[in-house]
Amino acid sequence: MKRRRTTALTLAALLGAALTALPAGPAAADEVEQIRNGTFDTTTAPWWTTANVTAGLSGGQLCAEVPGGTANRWDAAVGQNDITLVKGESYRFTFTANGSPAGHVVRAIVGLSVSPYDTYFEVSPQLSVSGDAYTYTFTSPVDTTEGQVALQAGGSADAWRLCMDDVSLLGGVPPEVYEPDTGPRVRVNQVAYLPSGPKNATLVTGATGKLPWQLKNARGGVVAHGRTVPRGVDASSGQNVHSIDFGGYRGRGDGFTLVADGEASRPFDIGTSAYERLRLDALKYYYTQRSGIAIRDDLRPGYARPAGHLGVAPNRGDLDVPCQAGGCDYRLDVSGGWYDAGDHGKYVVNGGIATWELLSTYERSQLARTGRPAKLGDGTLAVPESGNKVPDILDEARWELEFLLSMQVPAGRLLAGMAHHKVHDEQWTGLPLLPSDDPQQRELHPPSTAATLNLAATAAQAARLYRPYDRRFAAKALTAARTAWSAALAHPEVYASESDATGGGAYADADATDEFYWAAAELYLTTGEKQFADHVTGSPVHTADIFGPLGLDWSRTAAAGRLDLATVPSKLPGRDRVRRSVVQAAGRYLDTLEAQPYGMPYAPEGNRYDWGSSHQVLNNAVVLATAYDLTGAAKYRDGALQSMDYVLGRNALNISYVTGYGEVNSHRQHSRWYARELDPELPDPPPGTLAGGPNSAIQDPYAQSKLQGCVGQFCYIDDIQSWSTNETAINWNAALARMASFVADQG
Ligand code: 9MR
Repeated sequence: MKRRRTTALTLAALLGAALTALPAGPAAADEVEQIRNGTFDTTTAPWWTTANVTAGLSGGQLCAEVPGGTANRWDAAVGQNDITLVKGESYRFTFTANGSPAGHVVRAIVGLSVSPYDTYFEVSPQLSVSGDAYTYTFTSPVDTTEGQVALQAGGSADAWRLCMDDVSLLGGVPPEVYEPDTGPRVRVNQVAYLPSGPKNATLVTGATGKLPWQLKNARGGVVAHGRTVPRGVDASSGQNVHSIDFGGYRGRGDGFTLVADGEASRPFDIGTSAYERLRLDALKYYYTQRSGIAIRDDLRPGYARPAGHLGVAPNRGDLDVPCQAGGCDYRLDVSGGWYDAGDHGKYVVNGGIATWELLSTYERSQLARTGRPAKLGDGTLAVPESGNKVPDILDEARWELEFLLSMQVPAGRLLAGMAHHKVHDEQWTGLPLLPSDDPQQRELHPPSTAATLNLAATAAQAARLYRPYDRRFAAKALTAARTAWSAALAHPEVYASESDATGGGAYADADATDEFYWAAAELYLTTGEKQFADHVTGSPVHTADIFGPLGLDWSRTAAAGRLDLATVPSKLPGRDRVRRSVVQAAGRYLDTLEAQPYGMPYAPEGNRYDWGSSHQVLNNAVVLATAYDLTGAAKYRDGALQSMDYVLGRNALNISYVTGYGEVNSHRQHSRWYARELDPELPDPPPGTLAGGPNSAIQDPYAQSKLQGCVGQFCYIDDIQSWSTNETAINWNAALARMASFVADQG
């Protein structure tokens, strides 16, 4: 289509500038077109296509015949290279496109034309037959003369026709300021408060004096009222806030709202049923993360998919996986297990801590005063094994345990008894991509001490928990745990490399003393043997203060050992001191929570929110919950309950980080198969999926384009492209399952 090149400010912009009192500053640069021949008037040059695409002029546009049967979006594309991008400069990217038949998705990117093919901006609209115009603004994170604009159209089973026109990349435009929609200024747990539990909220306001608040029932009747407590400027959000305590109200019901400063909160319940549901949903999540098994629609309506990585084309499969080039001379069957997150990788370190937390959820139900094992029993999770007389949570965890055991280096091989750190694709795959459609070669990555000890710890824990149900499996697990332990002692400092992050995450950890402690603790609790008790009591970790702001995650596993030593019966010398250390740590988390106007037991150093912060909040809450289990003191229970409020909506963004829970909730998590944002045929993540949450480092380009300069809680965006703030992951959901189960038990 013919059009004039826009090389200067438009008339409207000039008028706007003349009418607005502009602050003194550098003069706005000219808007400069970066695309050559975006209008396809006489030729398609200098646009290229991948070899499988035929393109030509048609009615003043470029039309491309896209073949079916490719895996990734970039496997069939039209593009233009040699585009200059200037770091910090904003660009307006526009194009029109249509596709037939209807419903196909095109991935439009601005990125690097050479390896490593970084993407600086991407969108994936679903095209109509009549066509639409698309406009986006982004800021380049780099300087390059090797930029590329491309429309990627692969990943479809069937052939289709893509037409495009008026492609423009205009430099020097004003940057787009991203303003999250945070809704009403009264921030509550959007799901539910327990009738007998604490009830706290946060009000964002400019007011400095106390303000009245009212609690209203679903019919609008005022059932309680009081005055706010001004808290000043909150460091985690930069907002001026008040807190509201309406814990005096003990009624029940649905659809309450809290009103203050002229605003009504999002609705919430006062009751227990939501937590009974969340306890199960957070655990049901694991079945749809399973590798090596078809997901059944009767068990998870809307989530059925073929088995992933069983060697059925185009998968190369996990049945016979070689090591990375030169790594070893054997192949392993490492099928099964859970996909780690939104990628197709399977990692022993993260699989380990996730399995521990599920097993601990089960173990707590057996041991704690308020535990209710029947709630996690056989038939509770709608998994294929339901009805086998084994608690479903153990069936689910076993799916991963079998995988962890399969990652152990066989006897007679180099580093026998150690565990391979991870298995994943040779290269990163794109989104969306069902596990069964992944065409990449899978590879075993070198063994590490940390992975070996994750295997030892969880297999030892499994040995005591599965014994009543399957003695043979329990014995096999214990043997594997002992073998792994000995192998780790023989190779105590074999670390995964930080740079081994192509095709999968690194999960690098250069300190295994905490993993040694955790594994020794589990081996001791299962066997009672002196050698393991000696390792526990002799470890510097045993008496160290391990409960910091980032107390427990895949790389900080000492707390897993300490919590189990405190709760699982044993004759460990000095066990009382272990129990006291947990209660003292809970006291500190309580201090943190009380100092936070948003009421979470999390205040990272320098207000730097960590990757997966929502699960850090929950894991700190697990320490509070454990202190309650140990002492029966209500303050720890209340702290644990209150921590849940933050995750479910009492936060600066007014969002529940759990899919399907709360009026506004995260539901576009980064995932290759819960990818409805990119392909309307695919589902959103299942209800009960926890989003990673605010991450101050915003490592992904999408978050970088929207959240530059964000303060703490604001470093989050519910978009599938934001893998550093909005991924789903098995270790994060385990913290949610653990806490949801605790909260439900308090009902
Ligand atoms: O949660 C992990 C975070 O703590 C690490 O800093 C980061 C880099 O190794 O990896 C995160 O985990 C991701 C993993 O590497 C790959 N699968 C998705 C995980 C969640 O984002």
